[in-house]
Amino acid sequence: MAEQALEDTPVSTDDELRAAPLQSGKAQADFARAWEGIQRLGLEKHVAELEAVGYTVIPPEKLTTPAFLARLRGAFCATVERRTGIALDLERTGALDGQGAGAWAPFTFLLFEDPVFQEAILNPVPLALADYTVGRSCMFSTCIGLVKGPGDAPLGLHTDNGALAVPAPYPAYPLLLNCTWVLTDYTKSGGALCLVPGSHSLGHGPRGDEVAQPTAIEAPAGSMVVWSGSIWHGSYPRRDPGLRLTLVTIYTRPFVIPQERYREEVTQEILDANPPRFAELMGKNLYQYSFKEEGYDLNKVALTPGKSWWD
Ligand SMILES: O=C(O)CCC(=O)C(=O)O
Repeated sequence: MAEQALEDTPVSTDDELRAAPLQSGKAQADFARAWEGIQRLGLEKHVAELEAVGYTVIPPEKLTTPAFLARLRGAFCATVERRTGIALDLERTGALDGQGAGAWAPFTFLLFEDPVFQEAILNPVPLALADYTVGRSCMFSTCIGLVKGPGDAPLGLHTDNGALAVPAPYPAYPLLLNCTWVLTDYTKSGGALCLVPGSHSLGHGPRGDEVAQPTAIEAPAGSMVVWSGSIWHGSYPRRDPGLRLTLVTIYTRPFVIPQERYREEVTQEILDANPPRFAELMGKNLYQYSFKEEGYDLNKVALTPGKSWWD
């Protein structure tokens, strides 16, 4: 009887309340818009793989041009050289081999080093996938370069949620989206990334009491590997000569604390040089309710029907 009454209850029995627009803001409309973005770029298969398997690989021709890839790799190498004094030789064993803190030498906070890194995070493909999985209100969390050479250790299985100290059980929806730019060819003997298909739905990180079957990601330079924060992953040791170069870029839901302090550190000059979306990714609209006694701007808060800061 009680169940029957619940099922029959309309959203509101109160005429006045029923006549008022739902205070659900733009969230529903933006979901439809995010799906349109996925369709426009032909990414439906990749969304399905993210959902079913937990990761997907975007081929270079869907993502970028050889010229852009060359600029990105060039800016990465130039930044490493500026910071360390070491000129990277991608073909041969070099001074950074075996220097990795664990698995690779990490180069953090690259985003402001060269405009090409900013262009990379605004690429329509990762942006469409981020809009779809972590929402149009997402923020950008980290832009880290990895240099991996022979002698660097394998990287043990972990989750990116775990790396952010998110405790299990993980939510069923993605907290973050890792969009990793493959800057040199990935092969297993070259130290490829590996992921455990299906582990994204377990709701916790590796614990040692479950058997994991990782899959090596073998993909040409210019590809992008995309996964959410709950999938188990790691990487194989590099046995080949030469270097593996990777650019990790991560987008998060707006309540996840970014790994790098973009909101505080981004300069007005960099904001001015980029489209408004870049400022949003930097978290410039983070405190949409940051009112004191003067109240808030109704046109900007998420609960205002038909309004959001991005329209
Ligand atoms: O590329 C790799 O070797 C692993 C990267 C990784 O674990 C990560 O981006 O979270």
